[in-house]
Amino acid sequence: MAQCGTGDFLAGVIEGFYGQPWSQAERFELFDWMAAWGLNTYLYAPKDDLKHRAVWRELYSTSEAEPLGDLVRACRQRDILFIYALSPGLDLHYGNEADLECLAKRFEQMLSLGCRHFALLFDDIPDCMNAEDVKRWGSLASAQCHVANTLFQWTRASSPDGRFLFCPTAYCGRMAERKLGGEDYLATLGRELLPGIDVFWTGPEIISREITAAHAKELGAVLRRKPLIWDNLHANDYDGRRFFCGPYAGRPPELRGVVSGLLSNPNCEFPLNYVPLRTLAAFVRCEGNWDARQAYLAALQEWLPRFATIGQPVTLEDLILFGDCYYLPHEEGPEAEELCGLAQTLLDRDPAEWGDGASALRRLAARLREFCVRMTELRQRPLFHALSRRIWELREELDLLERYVEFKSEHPGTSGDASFNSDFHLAGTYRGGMAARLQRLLVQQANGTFRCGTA
Ligand code: GDL
Repeated sequence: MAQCGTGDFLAGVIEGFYGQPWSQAERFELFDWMAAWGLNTYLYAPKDDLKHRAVWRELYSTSEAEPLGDLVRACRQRDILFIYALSPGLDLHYGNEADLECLAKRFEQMLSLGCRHFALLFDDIPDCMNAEDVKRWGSLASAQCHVANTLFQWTRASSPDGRFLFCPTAYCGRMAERKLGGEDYLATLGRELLPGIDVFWTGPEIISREITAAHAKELGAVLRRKPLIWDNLHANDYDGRRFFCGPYAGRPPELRGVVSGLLSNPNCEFPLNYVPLRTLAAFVRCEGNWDARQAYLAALQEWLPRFATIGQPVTLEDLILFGDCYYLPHEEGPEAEELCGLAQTLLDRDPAEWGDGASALRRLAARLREFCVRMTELRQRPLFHALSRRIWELREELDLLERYVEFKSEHPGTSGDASFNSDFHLAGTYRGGMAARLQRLLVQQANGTFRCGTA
């Protein structure tokens, strides 16, 4: 499975997040990983590359085009499909010939750089059109199909076997339920989009904890083709405090049979994507059951050499504990879960009931804090830079927690809260700022609902 070429399963990576696009060097490293692991597709779609979205009508300058040509070549050399995406939906006039011409011109420029595979993305745009387009097309879906079909047919002339991908405006179950894109949006796409065009889908949610085969199959019937999964499981552009280095999980192997591919749109920080992509590659090829945890442990073992430091070496055990703190969007890994559980118990109970809980917490926290110190000594500086803000924060929080637990143990019988303070967390310098204040105003419960908090 996972061979390149028309009609084949697409497995790989979308550079499709908000934020700073990856560097050329990172993309080359990505292609090496992909070639080594059997991932066959790279989709170029960085949201904040101005010419990908905001100024899609302009052509690339020579100095901008050159590195793109290098990417196309680098992919070809490694047997990876380079797919070039444009996102014109912010201000496209669907019936405007000049706009279609701009799209064709940009694709033409990419064809001249050797690119053979294209995508049009209509995610995260207003689901409305100007009056003229409404009159002409009746629905957003029909208008988008017209544009995509025209461009698809146009690319056939130069690239008859090229893949052509389409991202709908309603691209997950929740959006479809809310009727984003209008009545029968997806059914219209199914009817009107030419059969050779693949349609993206992120699952029941934008960030889907699970994507079942039944879910994909049901959607496939509406779209009249197997959906192509745009997987945001490891994306972190929506929460700057987190990253995700847990395994590819929550998708059964049977899913592979009912989709046309699995493409991951992962963490913004390229170096943090080793485990997410390594485990995706393993998932694509796995036979029998998928053991996500096992895949995670195997991938961490492979990742470990990149954690070489100028001092004390890092152990696999500690890397697992650390990785568990930044696991997946909907769950911490088991070791991080254990740490949180222990801490919660100590905070909830009187020290007389702690048993050896406090020393167990101290041991775990000490290992984590020590790991964070080791990270500052990493030889691979880009990896350290990708981690540094998060490990700083983690260390601060562990430190504070330990001090609190210590204080509580020394003041049994009192709640202690009012008199506990830390010289290292002075009011106004930590955990503050506008976003934190706003977060305290509306507190989210475990069930997802919000309640008023205390400012
Ligand atoms: C999205 C965006 C994507 C972004 C992701 C996570 C799609 C199709 N589009 O909705 O660019 O990185 O969420 O924030 O997923």
